[in-house]
Amino acid sequence: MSLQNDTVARIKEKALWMRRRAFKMVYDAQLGHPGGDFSATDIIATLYFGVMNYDAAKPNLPGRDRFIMSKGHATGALYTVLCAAGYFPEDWLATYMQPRSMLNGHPNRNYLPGVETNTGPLGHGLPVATGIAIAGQITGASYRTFVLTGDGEMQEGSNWEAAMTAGNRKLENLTWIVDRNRLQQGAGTEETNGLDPLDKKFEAFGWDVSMVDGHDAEALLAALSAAPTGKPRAIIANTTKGKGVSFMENKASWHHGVPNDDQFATAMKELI
Ligand SMILES: Cc1ncc(C[n+]2csc(CCOP(=O)(O)OP(=O)(O)O)c2C)c(N)n1
Ligand SMILES: [Mg+2]
Repeated sequence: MSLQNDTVARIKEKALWMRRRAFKMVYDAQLGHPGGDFSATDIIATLYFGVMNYDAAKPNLPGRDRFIMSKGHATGALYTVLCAAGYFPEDWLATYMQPRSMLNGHPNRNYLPGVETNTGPLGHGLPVATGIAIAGQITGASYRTFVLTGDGEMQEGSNWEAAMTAGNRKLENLTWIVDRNRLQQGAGTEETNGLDPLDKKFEAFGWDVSMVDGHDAEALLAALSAAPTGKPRAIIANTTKGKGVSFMENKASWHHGVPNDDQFATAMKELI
């Protein structure tokens, strides 16, 4: 196998483990946001197992690449990737949402190694990531900053202010991935407050824009590793909310739906 094939196989293996483990967390806690976990899983697995430079034993290393999980409700995806990457042991996952757990419903950087910034209130990740990228630009640091937002999250005006700043400052060290699953909490994005054409909007703000299948590890790897262009990079990742489980896919109700015993068993049979 080539190095590239090895990497893609590893990403897929990790993503499968993440989906199974995240769904078990949600099942056990009877709380969570599994739809948005599953649309983001392949993107996050590709970042941690194919793109980013980090040392899980030294989470504060100044030269590390940064990942900001702006759609902070999708902790099933974030916590499982951090665990798989070695930031903390697997038995911590069993405490998800329990009293005094470090694994809250939304990530807290004061509790959990590998969490760059607290998120949950939508619309803050891109502004924070833009600030981190500006710091890197000013100091001449070589780290890259990655941020993942939801698409419904784009209705927060703070994103557009940050997008304008990043474009003006030509932050080529910043990569913004939009999880374009076309659903938000209770409905479709386009019937709520339409975003299309998202690519044209980002281009107008001075970004280098690409569109990929957000469940294709190879395509994600290529988009995330492409040579810098002198502009900040926006990747619109077309995804399916609930990806991987037949009865969850494209169903708004699985935004924060939780499985009963039968649904959990069915999902475990499908996620192989
Ligand atoms: C400022 C703010 N308003 C409302 C919410 C409640 N909320 C949590 S997730 C969500 C929907 C987000 O949709 P999207 O960004 O598309 O996420 P995804 O589809 O990836 O789950 C909402 C409204 C919030 N967390 N923050
Ligand atoms: Mg969405």
